[in-house]
Amino acid sequence: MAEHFKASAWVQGAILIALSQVGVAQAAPRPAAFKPTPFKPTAATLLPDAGKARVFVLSDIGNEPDDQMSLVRLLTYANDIDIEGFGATTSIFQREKVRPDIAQHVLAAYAKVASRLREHSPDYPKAEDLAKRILPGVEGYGLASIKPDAPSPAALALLEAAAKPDPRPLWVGLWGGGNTLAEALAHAKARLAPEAFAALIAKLRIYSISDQDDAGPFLRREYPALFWVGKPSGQDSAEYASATWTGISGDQFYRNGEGADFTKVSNDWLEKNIRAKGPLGAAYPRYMFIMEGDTPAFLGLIPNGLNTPERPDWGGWGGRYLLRQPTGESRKLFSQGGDSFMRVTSADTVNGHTSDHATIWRWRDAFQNDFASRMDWTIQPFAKANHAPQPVVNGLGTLAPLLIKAKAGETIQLDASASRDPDGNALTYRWFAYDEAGFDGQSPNPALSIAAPKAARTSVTITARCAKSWLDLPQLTCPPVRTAHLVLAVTDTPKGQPAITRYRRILIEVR
Ligand SMILES: [Ca+2]
Ligand SMILES: [Ca+2]
Repeated sequence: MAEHFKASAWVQGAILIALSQVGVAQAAPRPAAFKPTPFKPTAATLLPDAGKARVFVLSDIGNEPDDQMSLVRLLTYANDIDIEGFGATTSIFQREKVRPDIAQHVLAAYAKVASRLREHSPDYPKAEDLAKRILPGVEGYGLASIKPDAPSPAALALLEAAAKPDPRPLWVGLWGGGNTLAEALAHAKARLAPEAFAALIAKLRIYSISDQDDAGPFLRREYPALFWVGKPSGQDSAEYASATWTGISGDQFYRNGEGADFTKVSNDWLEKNIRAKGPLGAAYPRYMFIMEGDTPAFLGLIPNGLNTPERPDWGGWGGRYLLRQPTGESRKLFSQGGDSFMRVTSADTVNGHTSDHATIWRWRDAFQNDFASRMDWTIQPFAKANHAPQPVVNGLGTLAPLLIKAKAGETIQLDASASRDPDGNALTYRWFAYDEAGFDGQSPNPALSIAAPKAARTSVTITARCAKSWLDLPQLTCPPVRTAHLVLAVTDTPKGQPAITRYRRILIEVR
């Protein structure tokens, strides 16, 4: 058998050499009848669009400048994310007091630019409506300070927001300690029937910026069904450097951003592109340690075609997480780590650098440009600012993910040439496989070969249902169905303004 294989390989080689020699000698013209295979976009279906996310922020605003910075950014997305409430809380860094007044100060700046923002999108809410939603949380540190029988205004407002007859989940961003959430849930549990309380828990989605008081571990243990994204930690900052969220901008402070470009998160860049822009820019302070450590709690909620909030394992601007049970935890949560043997972990490999932080900093250029363009919206009329391109793939618009079913070995055709830009900007295209998206700990995702990664139209061949593992071991099996995540990034090319990128995520279900 081996001899036969060698012989046939040799024969094939000889034929190839002979053919190439013929080619060199004659440069034979193509037969007149030759026609390229016509480009026919492959049938795709739209996955459900989650619509706008609802968010309730619990922030230890006042402890250092960065919560205030994050609030400025959040307000520039108040048309794309429904801000249900902003509770001012404590944390390990600010134990005794809460500072809703600082949030009101930022909102006063928003009030000055809201009508300008509405020239770019009519969905920006009135400042008066937002002002009513800025409320004090628990005024004391940790679980010892909560009063379930006399909850703080922020705890009650959070429960009201969750109880609205709205089918969408309520995202709770823990930018500081979690004790106001613990207070709210203890209050509700004592008053609701078990089914109603279970429905409340099912409505919540927590994204926690590490554990900044003792409430996080308690909440995860006490409410095992509570949807949780984040890396459990001690209560102080000793373990922050390993947490995904530091990929937002922590490169120099935490010394963990190898491979990341720091330019667009430096105070110099922020001075010019954010702080210099009008009243809202003036409310954006210079950072003390890092830029906007809490922003990842909502960055993945921005509807950009890449983010899929319900699937932290798919990755997006807010980072990528793996559903697993970290050491010392009583249940699974969307967290970091994973199987290093299989190399199916929460880390992304970007430009040869593998880290959890890369799952955020890989998008840095795009999300910083996006913010800079939003700041232009606060001071410029529509004609003088940039707006996002609108990708269209195989005739399907909107930002919802696409699903294509295919077999290993098959080639699919993708056409984004109908994509548009509201400013008439020319567009550039980039198709890439997000190899780590959707890792479930079993095996690598399918392998793709993209024929024209920078063209509006490309064909993509599924070269294997499971990509080759780094270890070629016979016991590694390939499940019968695997899903590849192909991403199209469409970027506009405005003159003298930050370019904006929007995406389409294309799931290719391979059998
Ligand atoms: Ca904070
Ligand atoms: Ca544009």
